[in-house]
Amino acid sequence: MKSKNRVVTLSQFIAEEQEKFPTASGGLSRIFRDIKLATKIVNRDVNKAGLVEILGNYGTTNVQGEQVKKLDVMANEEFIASLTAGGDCCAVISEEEEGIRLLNPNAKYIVAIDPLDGSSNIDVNAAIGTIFSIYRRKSPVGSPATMEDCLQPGTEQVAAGYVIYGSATMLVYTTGQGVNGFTLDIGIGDFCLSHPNIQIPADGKIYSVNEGNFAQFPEGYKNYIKYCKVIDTPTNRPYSARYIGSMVADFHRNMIKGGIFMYPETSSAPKGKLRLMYECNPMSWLMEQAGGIAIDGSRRILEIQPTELHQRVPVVLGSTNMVNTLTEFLQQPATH
Ligand code: AHM
Ligand code: MG
Repeated sequence: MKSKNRVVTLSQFIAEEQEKFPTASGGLSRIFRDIKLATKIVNRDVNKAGLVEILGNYGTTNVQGEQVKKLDVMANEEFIASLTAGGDCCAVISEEEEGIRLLNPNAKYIVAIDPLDGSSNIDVNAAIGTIFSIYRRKSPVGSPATMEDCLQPGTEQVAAGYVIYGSATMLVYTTGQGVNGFTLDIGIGDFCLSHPNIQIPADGKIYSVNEGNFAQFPEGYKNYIKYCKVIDTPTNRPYSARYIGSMVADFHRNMIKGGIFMYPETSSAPKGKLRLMYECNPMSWLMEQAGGIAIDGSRRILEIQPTELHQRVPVVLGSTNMVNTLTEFLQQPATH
């Protein structure tokens, strides 16, 4: 689809991809259009966040007399406004909303979204992201979407992706036909195909984990992390530790370079920290589509039946050989 001389925009690419499905009604393409629009607005807001802070602190009133909102709240409003206006989404599950946000009852798609992930990085100008996942409702159109429509396992996703607001802004997505990355060209105001068919290397030498929690990790994770640090030239060890604390940025780097991302359960957070519906499921599908593995330590993340909108789950995402080695450590019997 990509030729050296032709710039392929995200909309063109999606249109060509959807043409392969003669029954496609265009609803999914329109959802992408809505997400893309909100993404550009959020990108603009993220880029001027420093200026906004000069004009007034979060929660106070700025010089225009407007309430200054936190960026993650603003991002949530942008995505919901865009999906509402587009009319193809019947419900949104968002990290910023306690319950289901019901939209058009005549629409068939559900969107789960973390509008601005990596919140601890917002104030320090480090990379942050948006993560999204799209499902088809199970109940018939014409009535409000139900909780059952929303609580579908990750295997039922019809599209998933993330946006990284980093040194460049990129949108990376899958509809189950591989993973493709698009970079926002500010000059033309559109996302252009820059990373076709992303595949994670089967091996890597980067491990990403919040090692500050080491003392609270299960023994198998502790042993694997110790293994990552051992000097062993044939296996390229020691590995490098890289952890931004922004899932999208850590995931993106590891997917391009090869690596393993872990957010295990800890003694104080026995279910882990990250959320199944709008953080782990979309990233897991992207990881599998890129040729990697996504598990909660023992189960495939995508097969977990969700029971709550904001359910947390331990997560491991990464290069096949690295995750397989970790699994061997996790399967060893505990010594105490
Ligand atoms: P957030 O949704 O409040 O931003 O939290 C999610 C973020 C992820 O992006 C990141 O992987 C993780 O939290 C980092 O957590 P920690 O600071 O505990 O390492
Ligand atoms: Mg988040």
